[in-house]
Amino acid sequence: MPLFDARAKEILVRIVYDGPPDAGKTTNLQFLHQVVPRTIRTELETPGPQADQTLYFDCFDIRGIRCLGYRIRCQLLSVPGQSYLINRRRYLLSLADAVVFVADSSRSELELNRQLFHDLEQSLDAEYGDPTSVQVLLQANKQDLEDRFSVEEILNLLNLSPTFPHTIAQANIGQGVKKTFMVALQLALGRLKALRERKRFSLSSGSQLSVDTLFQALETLETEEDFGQTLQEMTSANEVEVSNSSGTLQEEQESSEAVMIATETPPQGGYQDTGAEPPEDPEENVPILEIVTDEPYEENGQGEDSIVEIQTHDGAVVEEEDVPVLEVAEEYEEEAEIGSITIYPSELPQIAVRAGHIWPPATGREYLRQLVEYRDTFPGESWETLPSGSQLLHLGTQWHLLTQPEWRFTDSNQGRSVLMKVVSDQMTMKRFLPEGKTVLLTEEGENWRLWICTPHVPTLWEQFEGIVAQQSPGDFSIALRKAERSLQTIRSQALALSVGIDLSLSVVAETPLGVVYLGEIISGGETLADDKALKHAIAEELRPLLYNHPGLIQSLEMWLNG
Ligand SMILES: Nc1nc2c(ncn2[C@@H]2O[C@H](COP(=O)(O)OP(=O)(O)OP(=O)(O)O)[C@@H](O)[C@H]2O)c(=O)[nH]1
Ligand SMILES: [Mg+2]
Repeated sequence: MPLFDARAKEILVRIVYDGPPDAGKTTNLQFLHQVVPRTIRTELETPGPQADQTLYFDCFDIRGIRCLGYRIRCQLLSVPGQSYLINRRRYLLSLADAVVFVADSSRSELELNRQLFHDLEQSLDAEYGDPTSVQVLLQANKQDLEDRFSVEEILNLLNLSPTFPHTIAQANIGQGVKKTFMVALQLALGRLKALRERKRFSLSSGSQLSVDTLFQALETLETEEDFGQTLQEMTSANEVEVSNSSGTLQEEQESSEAVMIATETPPQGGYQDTGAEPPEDPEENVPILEIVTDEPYEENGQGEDSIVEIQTHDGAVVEEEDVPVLEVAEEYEEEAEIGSITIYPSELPQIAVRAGHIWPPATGREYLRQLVEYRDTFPGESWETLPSGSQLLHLGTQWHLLTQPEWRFTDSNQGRSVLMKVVSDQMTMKRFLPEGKTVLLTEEGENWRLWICTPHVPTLWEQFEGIVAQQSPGDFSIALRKAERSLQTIRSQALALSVGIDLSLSVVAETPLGVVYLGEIISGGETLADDKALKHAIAEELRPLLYNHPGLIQSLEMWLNG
């Protein structure tokens, strides 16, 4: 069951790696841990005495996945495969949103695979095809072994349909590992979405989610006579009903999407454990959960996934060599109907850019050099999807890089003509452009990608983050009115020139020299013309930031209705 941690305002989903001893569960986690950027993951922990075989579990978290302003914390766990540790294994399985069953493909391990998979099915009691059930994915690992079964044979031997989600891998060299994780993540998020639609969620406190708590829970199991009962108490105590919200502003949004958490009875070990107060009026303070964009991590070039095969529920097979993992994830996303998951580019601009591929031609190169130097010295990236669908990369605190899913070209001439159009569009808003703005076409594997690079100027969004942290309703109201004016100024220009722009707080900044626009500019595009709609857009953008700040929500409503 996904857990909503009210204090940290994040949702925890768990992916558990199961399978026979020595199948490669720990190896999967170790490889993932190596390739996920340090900035968005915790350390890999293996509590208890150290041994070749896992005695309790291996665990680390990945942050950096976003759901409409809410963070997803994805916890990866691997179980101990040894049969005498079956209680620990079953307990860990009971926490899963998605299970990766790591099968050892060697023929000699067939019987063990069978037994463990059978036990997994019994433990989960999952209904295949039911999106609210725990999702299972089969990874046929050790595909390098000579006496291996193919994944089709394994599916058949486990009585699974050929369309059961599966991947193949050679985890000791990292092949297929990222891909497996991506599919598992999509499955876990699919479950989150299905549960949300059915209005079931769990509340939890941060302390419940720590490695220590998990470790203690496993140790307790050893002394428990009635394992089944403990398991049930531990896993279902916090389940709460979720019911539809009817807040007026939420109706402005797709109200069918909006859900709230109604805490009829305070969940055991819930808010109280952390010292955080439950919202006074849950009708007002609840978040709206909606998956709009997910980006678990960037590829960093390590561990090519050259053995890849993904099969979706509808039987369509994706079988490719050296496909970037995110592309397959996108393929899978349609199948899982997760929503508009955004796939971000995996390669960033390099210093070498051809003549005619950069604007402004001379100073642009200098800005690019600064950008690349900065990136190499201060790694740290986060992606965001703007309302227009443009993708914005925040590079540390110094640069914004903007691109679009369709700004990827197989032909550089095609890329160049779009570059020229983008530059001429940019020039329409010349007086709002920040110093250093550079447009460039860079190589992305065999393809070309267009970027608009902008040195960082503190945006209105960041300004609001600061004000919210200080919880000052007075400053907040002033900032709201100023932000509205700034957006209106830019909008008037855009309307006068018939260009489309993003009226988003994350692409507008107020500087001593005036308002600056960092986003995309499209001639002939549309821009919000209605004052009221503009205010609502600002309010909706800010709302996720205000959860748990009733005073500021009140100021927002007053401004909105004033
Ligand atoms: N040949 C081969 N060896 C692999 C592969 N994946 C993992 N191994 C090796 O298999 C051994 C066991 O891997 P682990 O990841 O520790 O296995 P585990 O599933 O965590 O095992 P338990 O913790 O005992 O349940 C290690 O020596 C790995 O290097 C693979 O794809 N091919
Ligand atoms: Mg292990």
